[in-house]
Amino acid sequence: MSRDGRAPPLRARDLADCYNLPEPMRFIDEARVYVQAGKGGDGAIAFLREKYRPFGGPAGGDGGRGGDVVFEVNEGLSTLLDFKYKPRLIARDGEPGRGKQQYGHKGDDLIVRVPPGTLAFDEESGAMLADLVMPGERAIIAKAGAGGLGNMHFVSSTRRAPRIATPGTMGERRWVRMELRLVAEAGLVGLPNAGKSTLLRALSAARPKVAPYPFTTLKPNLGRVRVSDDESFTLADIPGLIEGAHLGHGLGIRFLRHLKRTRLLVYVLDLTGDPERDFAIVRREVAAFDPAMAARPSLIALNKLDLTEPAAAERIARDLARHSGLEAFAISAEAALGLEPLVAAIAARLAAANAPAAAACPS
Ligand SMILES: Nc1nc2c(ncn2[C@@H]2O[C@H](COP(=O)(O)OP(=O)(O)OP(=O)(O)O)[C@@H](O)[C@H]2O)c(=O)[nH]1
Ligand SMILES: [Mg+2]
Repeated sequence: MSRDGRAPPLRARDLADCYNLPEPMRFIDEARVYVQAGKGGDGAIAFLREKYRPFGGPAGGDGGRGGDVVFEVNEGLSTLLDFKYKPRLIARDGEPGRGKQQYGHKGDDLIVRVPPGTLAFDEESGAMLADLVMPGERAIIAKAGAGGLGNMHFVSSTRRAPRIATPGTMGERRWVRMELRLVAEAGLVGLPNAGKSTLLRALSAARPKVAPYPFTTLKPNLGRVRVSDDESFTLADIPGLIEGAHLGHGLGIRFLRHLKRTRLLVYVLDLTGDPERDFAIVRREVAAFDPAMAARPSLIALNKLDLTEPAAAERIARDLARHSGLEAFAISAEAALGLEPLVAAIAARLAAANAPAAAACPS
């Protein structure tokens, strides 16, 4: 117990141990991979020697280009887990050129399937190599080497039988840091147990785990919320934040990365607790992660209305709205109360925020 009588905050490591999670199951949203593109095939030195053309001249073909390492977004994937097991991504080399002016075959590209929201950085320089969002979107992460030239290119009037060919060049190779950011338009933030996952379940087909203990959610979840026949938005639910999360308490604030590109935050607060205090805590943690994120358009959802006196809930909502300057809605995620006005407000805010989306995403 700490001095104020409360239990000391749990650290991520304690939690993983509590739930007996095997190492690879823990927070796989970062990975480090080695990528190596194929070397170009060497150019060939060869001379044509046929029965009736004994000095048929230089005929060494060019080497084939190597294969690129290419990341491609696959909608079916949602983690970087595969890369923990297979961190070496090596594309094929090009084949060397051959006689009779034959080109070497190009090495096959290595197409690596990655989840939507994958960012790739060159580990050494920190430069961003790719920011992949849309299904099918591709980026070359390591560029293949070019094939060498065969000796057939080096023939001239004074050099009838060149014994020169150039080697293929090496493919790019590098260590790459991959980071997964869910691509959501709106994100739910709040203390553990506030009902974020319950709300995502109530609003979308997503089925994140819900349970009456803190830190049920250990990785971000994403759902699509239907507003009308032709309107919908994606909503992310991330692990709960606690006071001092930016210092590593609880599960920390690293999951806020997944909300980096959201255009709207929904603070989910428990009406049966102290919503004013909880809001201050969560907002402080968000600001500690990124002040720009705390300044983003936001709404408040005061949850567990079914456990509260409606009049009291209304008063809390009014007060909180006045103090925070944000719209506040009293809802029950579990009993499906007050959800429509909340969804309508989220949709309206997203529509309004549509245009400056790029400005809201500094990275
Ligand atoms: N009575 C009532 N209980 C709710 C409501 N919403 C959520 N709960 C309960 O509150 C508990 C926590 O809900 P979760 O949805 O798991 O909370 P969370 O915010 O996702 O929690 P973490 O994932 O731990 O951060 C569960 O037992 C839910 O059944 C609600 O509107 N009314
Ligand atoms: Mg949850």
